[in-house]
Amino acid sequence: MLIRQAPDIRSSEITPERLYRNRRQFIQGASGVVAGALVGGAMLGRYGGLLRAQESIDNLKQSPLSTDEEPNSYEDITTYNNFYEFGLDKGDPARYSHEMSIDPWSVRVEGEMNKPAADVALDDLLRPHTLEERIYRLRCVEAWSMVVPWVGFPLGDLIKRFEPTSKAKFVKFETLHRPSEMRGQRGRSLEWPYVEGLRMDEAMHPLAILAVGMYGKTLLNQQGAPLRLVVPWKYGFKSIKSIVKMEFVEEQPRNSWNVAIPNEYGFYSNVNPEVDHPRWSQASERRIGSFFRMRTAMFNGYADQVAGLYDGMDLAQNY
Ligand SMILES: Nc1nc2c(c(=O)[nH]1)N[C@H]1C(S)=C(S)[C@@H](COP(=O)(O)O)O[C@H]1N2
Ligand SMILES: [Mo]
Repeated sequence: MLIRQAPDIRSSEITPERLYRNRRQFIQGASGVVAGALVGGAMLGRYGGLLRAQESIDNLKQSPLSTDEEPNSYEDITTYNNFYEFGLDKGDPARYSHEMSIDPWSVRVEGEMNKPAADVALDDLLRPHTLEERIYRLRCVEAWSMVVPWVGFPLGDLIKRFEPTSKAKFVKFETLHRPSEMRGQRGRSLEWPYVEGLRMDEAMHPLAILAVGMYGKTLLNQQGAPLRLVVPWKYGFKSIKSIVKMEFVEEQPRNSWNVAIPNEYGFYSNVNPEVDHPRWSQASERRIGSFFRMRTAMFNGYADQVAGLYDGMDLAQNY
C-alpha cells in the first residue's frame, strides 16, 4: 500500500489522463484478464517512472456520491497546491514535498473513546476499509476550485472502529511536524503542527472521507500523502494533509487558519457564496484550467446532503 516516492517527478513526464482513462475502461470493461494484461503491459512500458513513484490502487468501487463534472488534469491537481509546510507558493509543495519521508507512517488515535489509545500503522488503519473513487469538487477559500478524483473511504467508518464515547463532541486532526523535512515549518507562516477539527456529526457524514489516492494511484506528497482528509462542502483548508494524529475531544478544537487570522477564518468554514471573506467575495470561483468564473454553489453544491447539519445555526456568525 505504501509508496516510496521518487524525488522530483516532472509533471511533463506524466500523461495521467490517458493512463486514467485506460484504467477506467479496464475497470468498467471488466471483461477480464486479457484486457488487464494489455493495459497493464502498456502502463509498465510507457509509464514506468510514474509507477515507481506511485502505486496503482486496483478494483476501485465507483461512488454514487461523485460529481459528474470533468476532473481537473493530473498536472493541475499535483502542481497547484496549498501545503504551507513546504512554502507559500502554489508550486512549492510539488517542488519540496519529496523531502518528507512517509514510510513508515502511523496515526496516533486517542481521546474520548472506549478503545485504548494507540499508534496505528497505516496498513492496519486501512486494512478493514474498501477504497472507492469519489470525484469531488474542492473549493479553496481563495476562490479557486478543482474537481479531483479521490481514492478513499468514509471517515465515519474509521471513527466507529474506535468507539468514541458520548463525551466525544469533536474530532481533532494533526499534520506531521518535522521541520527537518518540511522546510516551511522552519518559518512561522502558521503555527505548527497544522491542526484541524470537525464536529462529530460532520465527521460521521458519509461525504467526509479520508483519501489515500487520486486518479487511481496513491497520493503524491504534495497532496498530503499518505493520508489526508477531504470534506467537500467546506473550504479547502479543512481538508488537512499528511495526518499523524486523530483525537476525540469534548471541546471545539483550535484550527490553524482560525488561530492565524480569526476574523477571516472560522471553525465551520462551510462554502457559502452569501458570506464574503472580509477581503473578497465568495460568490464566484475560478475553476483551475478554465478562464471563466462560475457561481459558487451553497455548500459547494452539496447542500441537499449537508444543509441539515446546520439547521438553526446562523452561518454568518458561524463562518
Ligand atoms: N497540513 C496542511 N494541510 C492543508 C493545507 C496546509 O497548508 N497544510 N492547506 C489547505 C488548503 S488551504 C487547501 S485549499 C487544501 C489544498 O489541497 P490540494 O493541494 O490537494 O488541492 O489543502 C488544505 N490542507
Ligand atoms: Mo485553501
